[in-house]
Amino acid sequence: MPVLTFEDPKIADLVHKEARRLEETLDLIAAENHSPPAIMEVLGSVFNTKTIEGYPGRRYHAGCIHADAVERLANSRAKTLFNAEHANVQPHSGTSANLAVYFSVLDIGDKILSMTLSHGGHLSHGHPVSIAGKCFEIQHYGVNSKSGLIDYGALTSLAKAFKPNMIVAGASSYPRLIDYEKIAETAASLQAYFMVDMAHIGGLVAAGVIPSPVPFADFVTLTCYKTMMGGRGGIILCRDVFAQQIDKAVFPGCQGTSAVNSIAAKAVILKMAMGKPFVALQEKTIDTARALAKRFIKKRYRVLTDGTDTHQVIIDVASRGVDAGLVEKALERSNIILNRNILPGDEQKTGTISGIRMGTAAMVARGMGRVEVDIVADLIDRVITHVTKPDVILEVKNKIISLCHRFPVYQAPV
Ligand code: DSN
Repeated sequence: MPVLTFEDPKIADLVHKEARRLEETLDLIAAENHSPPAIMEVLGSVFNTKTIEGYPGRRYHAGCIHADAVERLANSRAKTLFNAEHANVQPHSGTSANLAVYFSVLDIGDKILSMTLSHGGHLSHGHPVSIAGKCFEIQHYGVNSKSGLIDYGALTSLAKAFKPNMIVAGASSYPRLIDYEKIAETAASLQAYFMVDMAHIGGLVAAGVIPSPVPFADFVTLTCYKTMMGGRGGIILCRDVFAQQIDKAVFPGCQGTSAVNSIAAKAVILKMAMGKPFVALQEKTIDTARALAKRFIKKRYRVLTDGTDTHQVIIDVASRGVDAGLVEKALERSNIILNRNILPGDEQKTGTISGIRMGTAAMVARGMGRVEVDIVADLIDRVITHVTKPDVILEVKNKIISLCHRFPVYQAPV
C-alpha cells in the first residue's frame, strides 16, 4: 500500500498490523469469515465512488450505467442461487435488512413474535434496546431448558395467545436446524407474516448443505460476511407479492444511497457460491464443527444441544467453574479469537454469561480441517483449564502462531 503509507502512515500501519493479526490468530468468531481475494479486490474498486439512489433504470443520479449492471447481476444471481422470487441486495447490514422487512408490511405498534436474545436470538429481533423493540410490541419464544432445542409447542401456544402480525425465526447463537415448515404453519394459521433471518447460515443454505427457509417464509434475510464470506452487507429475499413494499422499505424507507462496491462484492460471492469449491467449503465447515463439538463432548464439556448441524459450537464454561469473560480474554492472549456468549438460563442470574460460541467457517476458509480441529479443541481446553497461568497461555499462543503460519489467509498482503 505505497500510497496509503505516504498519505497516512498511522492508518497504513494499522492495516498492516490487522493483516498480521488475522494471519497469526485463529478466528473462531461465528459471525466472521475471511473473504476471498476477489471480494477484497472489488470492495476496494472504483465502484466506491458511485452514489446511487433508487433502483436500476430508476436512479436519482446520472452515470449509473455500470452500477445498474452490477446491481442487476447481483439481483438475478441472488434469485437464482436461493430460488427466490424477488431479491433486494441494497441493505447495508443484516439489521438494516430486518428493519426493512418489518417496516415493509407492519405498522408501528404491530406485534412480532421472535426468539429471545438469551436463547440465541438477535438484538434486531425486537430487543428493548433496538429500534424494533421500541416500535413494535414484542413477545419472545425460547428453547427447551433440557434439550436446548426450540420449544415449538410453546412457540405455537404463545403465538395463539399473542396473535402476532409477524413471526421471526433465525438466530445468532443456535447450532441446530430450524423447522421452518412448522413455524410457517403456525404463522399461516394466524395470518401472520413469516420472516427468517438466516444471517449466520446463509452460506450453508446457498451451498445446499442444509435446508433453505425460502420455500416456507414470506421474507428471508441474510448477511454476506459470515458463512457467506462475501464482505459486509445484507440481502432480502421475498415472495413477488411483497417485492414493491420491500424495495420501498429499503429505499427510501430505511436507507439512502447504497454501497455499489459492496453490492458488487455480493454479486461476486453469489456467483462463487454456485461453484463446487464453495459447496465443498461449506460441507467442510459443518464437518469440522461437528468434529469440534465431539471433541469437547469427549472432554466432558456441556455442549449445547449435544452437537451441531451448522458452523456453530456453543459450550458451557461456567459449569467447569470458569468465567466466560475470563476465558475469552485468556484465549485472545493465546491468539484464539472467539466470543463469550449468554446461554439459556443465564437471564435468570443478572450479569451471568456462561458460554463461549465458536464458528468454524473462518478456519476452514484458510484451509484447516479435521486434523487441526482436534489440535485447536485441545488447546482451547488447555487454556480453559489453566485460565490464569501465563506460561500456559504463552505456550498455546506459540502453537497457534505456528499452526496459523501453515495456513495463510492471504498468500500476499491484501
Ligand atoms: N449478530 C452478531 C453475531 O452473531 O455475533 C454479529 O453479526
